[in-house]
Amino acid sequence: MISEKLEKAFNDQINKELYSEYLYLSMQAYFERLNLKGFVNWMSVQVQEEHAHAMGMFNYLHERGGKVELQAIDKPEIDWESPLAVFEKVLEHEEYVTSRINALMDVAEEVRDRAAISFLDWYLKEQVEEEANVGGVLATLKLIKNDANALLLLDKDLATRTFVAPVIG
Ligand code: OFO
Repeated sequence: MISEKLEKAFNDQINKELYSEYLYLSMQAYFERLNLKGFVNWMSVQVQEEHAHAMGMFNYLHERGGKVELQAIDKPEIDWESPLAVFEKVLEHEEYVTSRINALMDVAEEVRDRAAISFLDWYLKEQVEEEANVGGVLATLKLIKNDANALLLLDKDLATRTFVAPVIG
Protein backbone atom coordinates (compact mmCIF):
# COMPACT_ATOMS: atom_id res chain seq x y z
CA MET A 1 0.00 0.00 0.00
CA ILE A 2 1.25 3.44 -0.92
CA SER A 3 1.52 6.17 1.74
CA GLU A 4 -0.98 9.04 1.65
CA LYS A 5 1.77 11.58 1.15
CA LEU A 6 3.20 9.75 -1.84
CA GLU A 7 -0.29 9.12 -3.24
CA LYS A 8 -0.94 12.87 -3.21
CA ALA A 9 2.39 13.59 -4.86
CA PHE A 10 1.59 11.07 -7.61
CA ASN A 11 -1.83 12.65 -8.14
CA ASP A 12 -0.21 16.08 -8.47
CA GLN A 13 2.21 14.71 -11.04
CA ILE A 14 -0.60 13.04 -13.04
CA ASN A 15 -2.08 16.54 -13.29
CA LYS A 16 1.24 17.96 -14.52
CA GLU A 17 1.52 15.26 -17.19
CA LEU A 18 -2.06 15.89 -18.33
CA TYR A 19 -1.34 19.62 -18.41
CA SER A 20 1.73 18.85 -20.56
CA GLU A 21 -0.52 16.90 -22.94
CA TYR A 22 -2.88 19.88 -23.07
CA LEU A 23 -0.08 22.42 -23.60
CA TYR A 24 1.39 20.42 -26.48
CA LEU A 25 -2.05 19.96 -28.00
CA SER A 26 -2.40 23.74 -27.95
CA MET A 27 1.01 24.00 -29.66
CA GLN A 28 -0.14 21.41 -32.21
CA ALA A 29 -3.12 23.66 -32.99
CA TYR A 30 -0.75 26.64 -33.37
CA PHE A 31 1.32 24.74 -35.95
CA GLU A 32 -1.87 23.70 -37.75
CA ARG A 33 -2.64 27.41 -38.13
CA LEU A 34 0.85 27.94 -39.63
CA ASN A 35 0.33 24.91 -41.90
CA LEU A 36 3.62 23.39 -40.71
CA LYS A 37 2.57 19.75 -40.88
CA GLY A 38 5.89 18.31 -39.70
CA PHE A 39 5.74 20.42 -36.55
CA VAL A 40 2.11 19.31 -36.16
CA ASN A 41 3.29 15.71 -36.33
CA TRP A 42 6.10 16.28 -33.81
CA MET A 43 3.65 17.84 -31.35
CA SER A 44 1.06 15.11 -31.85
CA VAL A 45 3.71 12.52 -30.89
CA GLN A 46 4.56 14.67 -27.86
CA VAL A 47 0.87 14.80 -26.91
CA GLN A 48 0.64 10.99 -27.04
CA GLU A 49 3.81 10.63 -24.98
CA GLU A 50 2.47 12.91 -22.25
CA HIS A 51 -0.76 10.94 -22.17
CA ALA A 52 1.27 7.75 -21.78
CA HIS A 53 3.28 9.36 -18.93
CA ALA A 54 0.07 10.31 -17.11
CA MET A 55 -1.45 6.86 -17.65
CA GLY A 56 1.74 5.18 -16.44
CA MET A 57 1.26 6.87 -13.06
CA PHE A 58 -2.52 6.41 -13.15
CA ASN A 59 -2.05 2.64 -13.59
CA TYR A 60 0.76 2.49 -11.06
CA LEU A 61 -1.32 4.15 -8.35
CA HIS A 62 -4.03 1.55 -8.88
CA GLU A 63 -1.50 -1.25 -8.87
CA ARG A 64 -0.30 -0.01 -5.49
CA GLY A 65 -3.79 0.17 -4.01
CA GLY A 66 -3.86 3.98 -4.17
CA LYS A 67 -6.67 6.32 -5.13
CA VAL A 68 -6.48 8.40 -8.30
CA GLU A 69 -7.88 11.88 -7.78
CA LEU A 70 -7.99 13.83 -11.02
CA GLN A 71 -7.65 17.59 -10.69
CA ALA A 72 -8.63 20.51 -12.91
CA ILE A 73 -6.27 21.09 -15.82
CA ASP A 74 -5.13 24.71 -16.32
CA LYS A 75 -5.86 26.50 -19.59
CA PRO A 76 -2.68 26.48 -21.70
CA GLU A 77 -1.39 29.41 -23.75
CA ILE A 78 -2.76 29.43 -27.28
CA ASP A 79 -0.47 31.79 -29.19
CA TRP A 80 3.26 32.19 -29.61
CA GLU A 81 5.41 34.63 -31.57
CA SER A 82 7.21 32.02 -33.67
CA PRO A 83 8.18 28.32 -33.83
CA LEU A 84 11.33 29.33 -31.95
CA ALA A 85 9.25 30.83 -29.13
CA VAL A 86 7.24 27.59 -28.97
CA PHE A 87 10.33 25.44 -28.54
CA GLU A 88 11.82 27.80 -25.98
CA LYS A 89 8.62 27.27 -24.02
CA VAL A 90 8.76 23.48 -24.51
CA LEU A 91 12.29 23.33 -23.12
CA GLU A 92 11.37 25.55 -20.18
CA HIS A 93 8.33 23.36 -19.50
CA GLU A 94 10.29 20.12 -19.70
CA GLU A 95 12.87 21.50 -17.26
CA TYR A 96 10.01 22.33 -14.92
CA VAL A 97 8.58 18.80 -15.29
CA THR A 98 12.03 17.37 -14.53
CA SER A 99 12.10 19.39 -11.33
CA ARG A 100 8.64 18.04 -10.40
CA ILE A 101 9.72 14.42 -11.04
CA ASN A 102 12.75 15.06 -8.84
CA ALA A 103 10.44 16.42 -6.13
CA LEU A 104 8.24 13.33 -6.46
CA MET A 105 11.34 11.15 -6.13
CA ASP A 106 12.22 13.11 -2.96
CA VAL A 107 8.84 12.19 -1.45
CA ALA A 108 9.31 8.51 -2.42
CA GLU A 109 12.71 8.61 -0.69
CA GLU A 110 11.32 10.38 2.35
CA VAL A 111 8.67 7.68 2.89
CA ARG A 112 11.26 5.01 1.98
CA ASP A 113 9.13 3.50 -0.77
CA ARG A 114 11.74 1.56 -2.72
CA ALA A 115 9.27 0.21 -5.28
CA ALA A 116 8.17 3.75 -6.17
CA ILE A 117 11.80 4.92 -6.34
CA SER A 118 12.56 2.19 -8.83
CA PHE A 119 9.37 2.98 -10.82
CA LEU A 120 10.23 6.68 -10.97
CA ASP A 121 13.69 5.95 -12.30
CA TRP A 122 12.12 5.45 -15.73
CA TYR A 123 10.64 8.97 -15.61
CA LEU A 124 13.98 10.53 -14.69
CA LYS A 125 15.65 8.85 -17.68
CA GLU A 126 12.75 9.88 -19.91
CA GLN A 127 13.19 13.52 -18.87
CA VAL A 128 16.87 13.43 -19.85
CA GLU A 129 15.80 12.15 -23.29
CA GLU A 130 12.99 14.70 -23.62
CA GLU A 131 15.20 17.65 -22.76
CA ALA A 132 17.88 16.47 -25.21
CA ASN A 133 15.31 15.95 -27.96
CA VAL A 134 13.70 19.36 -27.49
CA GLY A 135 17.11 21.03 -27.11
CA GLY A 136 18.10 19.60 -30.52
CA VAL A 137 15.09 21.11 -32.29
CA LEU A 138 15.60 24.40 -30.45
CA ALA A 139 19.26 24.59 -31.52
CA THR A 140 18.25 24.08 -35.16
CA LEU A 141 15.56 26.75 -34.90
CA LYS A 142 18.13 29.19 -33.54
CA LEU A 143 20.34 28.54 -36.57
CA ILE A 144 17.41 28.91 -38.97
CA LYS A 145 16.39 32.37 -37.76
CA ASN A 146 14.24 33.82 -40.57
CA ASP A 147 15.23 31.43 -43.35
CA ALA A 148 11.90 30.05 -44.63
CA ASN A 149 13.53 27.34 -46.75
CA ALA A 150 15.50 26.02 -43.81
CA LEU A 151 12.32 26.05 -41.71
CA LEU A 152 10.53 23.95 -44.33
CA LEU A 153 13.45 21.48 -44.34
CA LEU A 154 13.17 21.13 -40.57
CA ASP A 155 9.42 20.70 -40.98
CA LYS A 156 10.09 17.77 -43.32
CA ASP A 157 12.42 16.25 -40.79
CA LEU A 158 9.93 16.59 -37.92
CA ALA A 159 7.31 14.84 -40.07
CA THR A 160 9.27 11.59 -39.65
CA ARG A 161 8.85 11.34 -35.86
CA THR A 162 6.65 8.42 -34.85
CA PHE A 163 5.00 7.49 -31.58
CA VAL A 164 6.18 4.29 -29.96
CA ALA A 165 4.14 3.37 -26.90
CA PRO A 166 6.63 3.42 -24.00
CA VAL A 167 7.08 0.51 -21.64
CA ILE A 168 7.01 2.36 -18.33
CA GLY A 169 8.53 1.27 -15.06
FE1 OFO B 1 5.99 13.88 -19.32
O1 OFO B 1 7.57 14.46 -20.03
FE2 OFO B 1 7.22 15.98 -21.00
O2 OFO B 1 6.34 16.89 -19.75
